[in-house]
Amino acid sequence: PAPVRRLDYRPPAYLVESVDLTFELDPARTRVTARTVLLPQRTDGEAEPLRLDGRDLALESVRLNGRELGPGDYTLGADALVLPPQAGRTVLDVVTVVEPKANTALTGLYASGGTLLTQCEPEGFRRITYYPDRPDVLAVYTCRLVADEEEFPVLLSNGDRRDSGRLPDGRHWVTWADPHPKPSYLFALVAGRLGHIEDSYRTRSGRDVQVRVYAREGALPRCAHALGAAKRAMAWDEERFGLEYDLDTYTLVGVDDFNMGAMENKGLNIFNSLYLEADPETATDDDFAAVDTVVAHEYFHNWTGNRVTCRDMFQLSLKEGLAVYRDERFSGDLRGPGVQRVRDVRALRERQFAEDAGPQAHPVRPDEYQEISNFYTWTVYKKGSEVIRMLHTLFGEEGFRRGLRLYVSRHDGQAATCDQFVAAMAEANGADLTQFMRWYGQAGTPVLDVEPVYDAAARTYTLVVRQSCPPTPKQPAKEPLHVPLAVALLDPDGRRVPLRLTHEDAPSGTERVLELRQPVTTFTFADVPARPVPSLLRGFSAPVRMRMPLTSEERILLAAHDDDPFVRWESLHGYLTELLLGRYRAGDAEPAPLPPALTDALARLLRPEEPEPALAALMLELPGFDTLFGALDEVDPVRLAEVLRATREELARTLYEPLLECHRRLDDGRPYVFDAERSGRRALKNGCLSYLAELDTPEVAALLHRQYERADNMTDRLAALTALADRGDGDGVLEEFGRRWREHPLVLDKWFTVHARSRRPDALARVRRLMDHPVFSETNPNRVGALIIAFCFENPLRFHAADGSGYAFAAEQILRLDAVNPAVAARLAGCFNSWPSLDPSRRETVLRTLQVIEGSEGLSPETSEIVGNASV
Ligand code: HT7
Ligand code: ZN
Repeated sequence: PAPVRRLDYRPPAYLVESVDLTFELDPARTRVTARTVLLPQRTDGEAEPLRLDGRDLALESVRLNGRELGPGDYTLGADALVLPPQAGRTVLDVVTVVEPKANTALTGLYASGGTLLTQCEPEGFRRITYYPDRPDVLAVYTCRLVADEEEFPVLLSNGDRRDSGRLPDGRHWVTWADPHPKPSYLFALVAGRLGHIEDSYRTRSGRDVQVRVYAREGALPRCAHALGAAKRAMAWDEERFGLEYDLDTYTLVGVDDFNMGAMENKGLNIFNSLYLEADPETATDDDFAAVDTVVAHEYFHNWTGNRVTCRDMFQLSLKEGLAVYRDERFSGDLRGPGVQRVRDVRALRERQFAEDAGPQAHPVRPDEYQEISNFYTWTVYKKGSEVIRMLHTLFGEEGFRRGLRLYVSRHDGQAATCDQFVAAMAEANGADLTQFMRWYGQAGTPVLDVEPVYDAAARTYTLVVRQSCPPTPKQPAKEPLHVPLAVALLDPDGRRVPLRLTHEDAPSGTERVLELRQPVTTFTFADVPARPVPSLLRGFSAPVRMRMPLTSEERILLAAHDDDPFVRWESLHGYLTELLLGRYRAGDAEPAPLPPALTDALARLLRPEEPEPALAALMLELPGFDTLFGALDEVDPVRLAEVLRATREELARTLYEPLLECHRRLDDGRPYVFDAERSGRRALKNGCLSYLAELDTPEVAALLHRQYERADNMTDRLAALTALADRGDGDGVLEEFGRRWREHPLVLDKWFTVHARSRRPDALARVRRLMDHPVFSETNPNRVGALIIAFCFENPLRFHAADGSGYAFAAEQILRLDAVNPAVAARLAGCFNSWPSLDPSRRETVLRTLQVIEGSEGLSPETSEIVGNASV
């Protein structure tokens, strides 16, 4: 299909004043009656034909201004219903029939267990009725839901509940009205046998909001954390940005079958149950934190996404980058900003940097797409968030807040663009962000090469910073970017030096944000008494790769003494990365022993004096496979995975006593509580456990089994299970875990993933066997994600098996899943994106595999686009 291009945007030919929907809900056949009041927009000459999007709909009837139309009055295509041009206000009544139960793609109206629900973003509304399904058409909606009362006692839609009643045939009905104009992608309904918990929230201006969480009755005891998270997010947005909730009810619903994490439908946020349910027995600390983040993310969309929405889908990052930025800040306030920052940066560098270096690389604001559902990417979300964060770095807390408030007030009720967001930021701060806009249009990860020069005689310290950006598909040449570079200089004791650039009269502060705009920029600091250690890119002030010659001693000093958590982590991480890459490059040669300075630095993290165990846990972890892979060419992934494993084992041997001691100290027997301090201690304790599990001593075996058996929470139990899974003595607990949680799919997913990631030689055979497990289901994205996608993305050792069995498995599953749920198949197809960095033999196998997939008949547009991009 021809791509959709950003620059082809044209304003809509018709706007919509109101939409009144009636759903006669039935899992097999649901009838949808839609009354849409349209207003033609073009005043210059001829009105345009009235084109309404629609996909896979059975059309029952069309009435135009009260007159029933026949097939001769309109054109009905595979993706649109087209009526002749209309001159004035037009009332259109359309009746369509859809089949929710048969809808395994989980977009439009579909069934999850006994619940019926909708997912309309990005283009699901056109699978419900014929409508101008584009985000710049905003309308006021009412929705009447009619359903069997026994089967669907709860009927929910957007806005506030207005009315309800019973019908003589056992059905009941409820009407909902949403006073806020919205695009169709924010429409939602949920119907089912659900229970709820609730609380109320008083806004700053004194309005009471009912906050409700709906879920299956059995899941309700696990929803209290999400309810609390919703209230925390409401308070945070008021406090930080003065943004209040704007309806009488705020409803969150958890469902088991969902293509993504959650959806911000106006007043009715729908969640993958993975991000709504959490209790100590079934959820890990990371799960609790993810609930906080995702609930807040959806809530924050109420202003940045819903009240101010996107003009077109190319502007997706306008709402997604901003919502991610806001959820990251929120989570930072909950768990400590430094630790949160390191976790976010780590995720960005492992995933988004890889995306930006591969065949699917695209700008934060893409220029074209074939399937918009493929553009909910790491780049749009996470790099988009980094772009927003840079504005915060440039303008500070107050300037950023001013800019955000100007943007929201100026565009409230409108469909806006990324340019308009940046214009509001620029205007509120009296800044010129013309060059900054390139961050939205240029793909690829910029590289900063930093050359430091210390002149002892002149007491000056100069940083020469060169920026460049590698070519990406369709963007061979790049322009220089506007990059904020946060810096400090440390003296040999790790203290910050006052900073004065040579053209300044007096020093100002000990931390500065330098601004790069040219390909090469030089900064010279004066009055620097001794060669300093540079602390650069503090807080990861820009989404770039920075190359800087630092000695091992300098890295260790920064890791020990810098007050910037990111730089502390990065210094050690960089050191470890170099070490691991060196070992990989050395091939079969016996590796040099681990430098004592490094093992001492790691050992220091295990001591009681270490102030932040959560950060220590992050610093203790070796760089991930994907980070190392991204730094190499012609990679043999199996050998790389083996270098990682062997180094872990060596570290465990070297640090055996400190690891054991740290684990013993932190295993304090206190009952489980989820908070920043306790989860940080658990993270460090379980980091130690994971290293120790590399060793085959009776002491370690006893420790692992004891932790598994005695744990009063899933964090500790899963840590022990994961550590045991690759060992000969782990089979018993693996079986026990599977039996214990066989009725609980979300927990069983963890078990599926432990199998999927296992280093054992029969990992793939086990994955195949588990696909026959009664709880596994190919129609459930969480199950597929936990088992099949986890194997293909997170088990490099077995996925890249030299015999090609991993690739063949992926291809087989992509083709099978494509017929069930194209979005899931397309996600899985991303496992081949890394092929250009593989060794020649694997490269050839992957290319052949991609050709087979591409040549398969009936492949969905979603999967075709991913596979097509990958194989050019
Ligand atoms: N805005 C939401 C996007 C979303 C989605 C996109 C494609 C297919 C299914 C989907 N479900 C939700 C999620 C978010 O808040 O970012
Ligand atoms: Zn979002």
